[in-house]
Amino acid sequence: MARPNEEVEALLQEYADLIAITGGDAFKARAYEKAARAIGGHPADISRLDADGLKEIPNVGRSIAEKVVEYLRTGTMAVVEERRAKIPAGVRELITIPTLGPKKAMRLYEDLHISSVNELAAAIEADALADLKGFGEKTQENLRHGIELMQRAGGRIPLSLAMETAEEIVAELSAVTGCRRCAYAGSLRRMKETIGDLDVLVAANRSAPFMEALCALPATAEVIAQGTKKTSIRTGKGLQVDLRVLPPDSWGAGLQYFTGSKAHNIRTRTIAVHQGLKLSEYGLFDAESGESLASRTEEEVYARLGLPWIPPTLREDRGEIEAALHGELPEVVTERDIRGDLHTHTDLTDGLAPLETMVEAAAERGYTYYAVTDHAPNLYMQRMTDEKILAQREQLRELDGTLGRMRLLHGTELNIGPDGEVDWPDDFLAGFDLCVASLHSHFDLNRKAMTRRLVRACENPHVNVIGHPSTRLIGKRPGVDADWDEVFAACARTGTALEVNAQPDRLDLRDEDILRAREHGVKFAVNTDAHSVLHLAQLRYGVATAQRGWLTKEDVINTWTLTRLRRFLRRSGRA
Ligand code: DGT
Ligand code: CA
Ligand code: CA
Ligand code: ZN
Repeated sequence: MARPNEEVEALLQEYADLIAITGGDAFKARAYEKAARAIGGHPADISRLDADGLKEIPNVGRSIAEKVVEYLRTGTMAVVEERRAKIPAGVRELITIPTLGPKKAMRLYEDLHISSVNELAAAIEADALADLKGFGEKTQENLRHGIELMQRAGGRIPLSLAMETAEEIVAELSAVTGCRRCAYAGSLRRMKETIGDLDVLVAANRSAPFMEALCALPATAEVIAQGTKKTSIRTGKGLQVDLRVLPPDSWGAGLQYFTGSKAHNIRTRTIAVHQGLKLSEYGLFDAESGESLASRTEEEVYARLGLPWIPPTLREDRGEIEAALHGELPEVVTERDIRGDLHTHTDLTDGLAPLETMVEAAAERGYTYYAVTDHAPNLYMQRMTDEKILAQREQLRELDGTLGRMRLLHGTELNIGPDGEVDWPDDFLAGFDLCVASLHSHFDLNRKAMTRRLVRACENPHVNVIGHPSTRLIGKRPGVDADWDEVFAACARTGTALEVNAQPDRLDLRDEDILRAREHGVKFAVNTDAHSVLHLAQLRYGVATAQRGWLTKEDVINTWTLTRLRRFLRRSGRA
């Protein structure tokens, strides 16, 4: 992603927040928010554009375009600086607490001088909010819960953000003279949904040039510790990076060790001990003679332990060692196996790009099929109508066949109502090639009602895929409460696939639930839910999550041929 686009997106979003906090025009705040999103999702580098070019981007008007040009020229945006000067950064941090809006944040600041999340937590604890208007019992309870959710994320960084930083750092260090190998390890290589810190490894004979290079990177805001074996820095976004330089001969052992997980390593080390060996980040050694037996590649290290190489996404000690010992490791699905995306949006609803743009970008990815699934009418704010969706279908049928070998499917994302009902009558639904159905509201039904709701949606013969099934937002909203085993059984029984939604803040279903659903014989669809061209590339995070749930090609319907997929969608595959 182009860095200027991201920077401007963040800045305009900040401006929108600042307007909202200072009680400014809500319409104006919304306009900046929309522009921020449009620029963040714009596929071309905006730093090459002038004001007129910028105005071509949807939701970017003259005044915003001029401010962006000002920023691109001078590195600052005066209006943002002015507002920043009036509001402490901590107040902006306050509105990132789920359930705390800008008005309330400002009241906390003006009346009680609360300007950080920690201060707010302390104030609630000390019952200091009781007299403040608008902060009743229920509000305080919600705030406490919101803060808890934030703290549970524990300062961990979303996978996608860590990945962007890691790829930049690896590219920079790889260019340093003397670099034999460079890679990221740790939880990022295992593609966990959030990342505590980045672990970057280099194989080289001399470490100093790499340590210096890391400290000198533009992304580096603070050097925590600089040494010859390990150097730690913190980036401007608060992400800690540990760099370790290994002797080239130890590369495989070091990569294995620092990829973890800790639990997985404890198992591999125990296997070593039982064989009279010693495993460390430097290699696998004979415990008595100290002779090095394997260290250059991970494959070598695993092989000497009597194991096949284990994909990093499986290294959580969730049965992968046993499976490896029995020759039963799953052949996990890869990004290359995915033949098409089955959940995507256009600007007919809340996507940013028109149909043609989305499908062209999809064709460029080499897909053999691609489904467009804009929102259905019951999600009122999307203003869908029968006419609009039928016109889209016609347009899509015309485009179909003009995109090389890629075929188009016309679908929709239905809204699962509180009782499990969905949009449109049966005969209208029958006109779609595919229906995704998702929850978009009523998240706090009790377990029994939620289970019944999801099971009913599965039982609808037109519903092929349940989109982002738990609706959790990582660090922001917990998943809904349901008897998932019952839901999974219903999916398997009715031939309804569960989505592995690739949006980095969703990753829904999550790995552990995938593992359980798989036991029930459920099929899955790994989808991006793309609302812009750039989102199509987020597929990798969905695939990684599927791998962490041990899914193979056979489990994932959008790795199948179109013929087989269509058969599944018609439900003729049902027992
Ligand atoms: P994170 O950073 O919290 O997202 O998770 P990780 O897995 O990246 O953990 P981190 O950064 O503390 O350590 C990186 C890897 O180094 C870890 O996955 C396994 C290895 N490692 C670290 N400390 C130990 C240890 O005490 N024992 C063993 N066996 N391995 C360790
Ligand atoms: Ca780490
Ligand atoms: Ca670390
Ligand atoms: Zn969607």
